[in-house]
Amino acid sequence: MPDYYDLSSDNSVRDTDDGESSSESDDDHESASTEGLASDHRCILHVDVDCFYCQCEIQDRQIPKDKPFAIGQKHIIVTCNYVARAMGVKKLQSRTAAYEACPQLLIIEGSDLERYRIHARKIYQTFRAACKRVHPDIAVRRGSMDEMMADLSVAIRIDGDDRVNHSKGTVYIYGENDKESITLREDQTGACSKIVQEFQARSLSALERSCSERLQRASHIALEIRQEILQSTGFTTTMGVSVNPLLAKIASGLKKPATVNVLFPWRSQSLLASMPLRMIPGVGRTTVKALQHCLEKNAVSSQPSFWTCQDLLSVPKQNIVSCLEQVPVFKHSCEVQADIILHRCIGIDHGQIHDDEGGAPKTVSVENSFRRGTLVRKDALCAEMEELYRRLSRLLQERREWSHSSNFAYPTTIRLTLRTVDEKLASEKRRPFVTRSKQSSFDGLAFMQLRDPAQQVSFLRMAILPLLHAFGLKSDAIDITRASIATTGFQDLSARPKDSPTSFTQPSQSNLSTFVEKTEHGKSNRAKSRSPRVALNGASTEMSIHEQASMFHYNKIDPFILSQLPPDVISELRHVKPKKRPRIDDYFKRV
Ligand code: DGT
Ligand code: MG
Repeated sequence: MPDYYDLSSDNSVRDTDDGESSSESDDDHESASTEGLASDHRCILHVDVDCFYCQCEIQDRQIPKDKPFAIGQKHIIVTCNYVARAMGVKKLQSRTAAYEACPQLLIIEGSDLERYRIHARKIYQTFRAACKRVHPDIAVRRGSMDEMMADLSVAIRIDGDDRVNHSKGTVYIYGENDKESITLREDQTGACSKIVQEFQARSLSALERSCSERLQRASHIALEIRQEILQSTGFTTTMGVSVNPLLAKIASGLKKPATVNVLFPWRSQSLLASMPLRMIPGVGRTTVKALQHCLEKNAVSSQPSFWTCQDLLSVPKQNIVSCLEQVPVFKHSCEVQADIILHRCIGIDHGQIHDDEGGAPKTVSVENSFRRGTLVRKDALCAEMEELYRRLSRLLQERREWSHSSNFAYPTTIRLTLRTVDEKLASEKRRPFVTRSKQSSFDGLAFMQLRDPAQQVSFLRMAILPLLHAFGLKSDAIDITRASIATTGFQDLSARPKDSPTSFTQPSQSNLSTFVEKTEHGKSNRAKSRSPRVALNGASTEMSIHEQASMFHYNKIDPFILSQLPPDVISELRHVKPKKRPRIDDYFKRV
């Protein structure tokens, strides 16, 4: 029997794996789960910056803190400050709904993320340095732009009588004697779960007492780190402390802003039971949609608008597995996925925090989406790509700042992804979109050596046009709804200390000469390179162009693409003769 059955706190009857039914009392479940979770000796810290984009704007544009304001992107607001939230404005609301809630709301355009990313990097670097000062072996990891985690376990020592005393105003403890109601929100849909239950103090087992002491000690460290971030960067953060990454993340969402929340594991189960399923990391819209069928049949929740973790726990595992089989990405791992989700629903998370060696992003990408029927010509697509080149070029320079050795912060692979409309799929009652990607090696070192933004843009154009060519798009019969460019495979010395020798590994030859096509359904067709095989170590831009030129000759370059290239590149291409293929008699001539 899988252990999540032992640990669940509901007393409903469920099928076990071997087809039998089991029914256990609440008390049995309760004690098993409490001991189980409290025996996780870790102290995990999760940090989330309060209304992140808003705090950036307060710093950069001196927006008064007491004015209700929000950050707009396209037709929605992506976040708002806490003054606006108190007036009923919500994150991810339409602009119209936000104005209805608060007519005096100021909406600031926030589509350019560059400044936000710079602030995010400073916050993360401050957080990381603060953790490492507490103990150099603390593993620290970046999450999304304004989230980070650390495993403080190595820094926690319990020394006999040295008890912890808290100032209750700054640290909230859940699982001691909670008086406050807790509101858990599911931001994506606006669904909201209010838990009004109080938690009565009870005597703790020895294991629980030790767990409680460790977590409270960790919350002291969290307070110090929070203060350091505030002093060095001016940003307020909310911190969650618990025994695993999942519970620490839930903890940081319990009371915002500018707090430290400690979630004792014996408190987590009742919280999780009424929590929206969508708040479980890894349970996105697609998964909930796949699970809809079995949830509808088994749900016990009285909540009308969303499914809770308790709802899922009332479903036999086999039904969950069958539902997950419908999701292509889970097809070969449904059992494992079902276990992970069910474990998470009761607060179990064995995930480790692996140090990210400084947090440099692994992929740098830009994308743009278009309404159906608006981007129907290849020349219009090429014009749109120009903006992506400019943005990508800026981002690659920004990423350099993350690296210990900026000369080596360069990508080695570039990928173009296009989503096109395919009406044939609509006639089969499927979503009428096809997403395809093409990627090739990229001479990132040569790119990063360019200083002139115009040259950088034309370098990216040179790398992307062959990929675009490989899509075989018709000039005037396309319908593109999304285009994105991603650069990956960074050669990066971020893992090394600053003063280490500046050697680096050359990417494998197979990586350089492989051309990969990927479709939406994860199929990939590997073929020998039709894309340029680019020299990486010390290669100049000139060389790249020559290499690409010969590729164009071999492939009888698409005249349309040729016409998109800058005049100097075209003239250069014209002077490049295709490489003569070596023949066997050439060899004998030489010997
Ligand atoms: P918080 O953490 O509740 O105090 O408020 P925020 O604003 O920090 O929200 P959070 O932590 O969920 O997200 C960090 C930033 O990311 C936020 O300031 C705006 C942006 N953001 C969040 N959700 C979305 C989204 O669904 N779409 C877009 N484009 N941006 C988002
Ligand atoms: Mg935040």
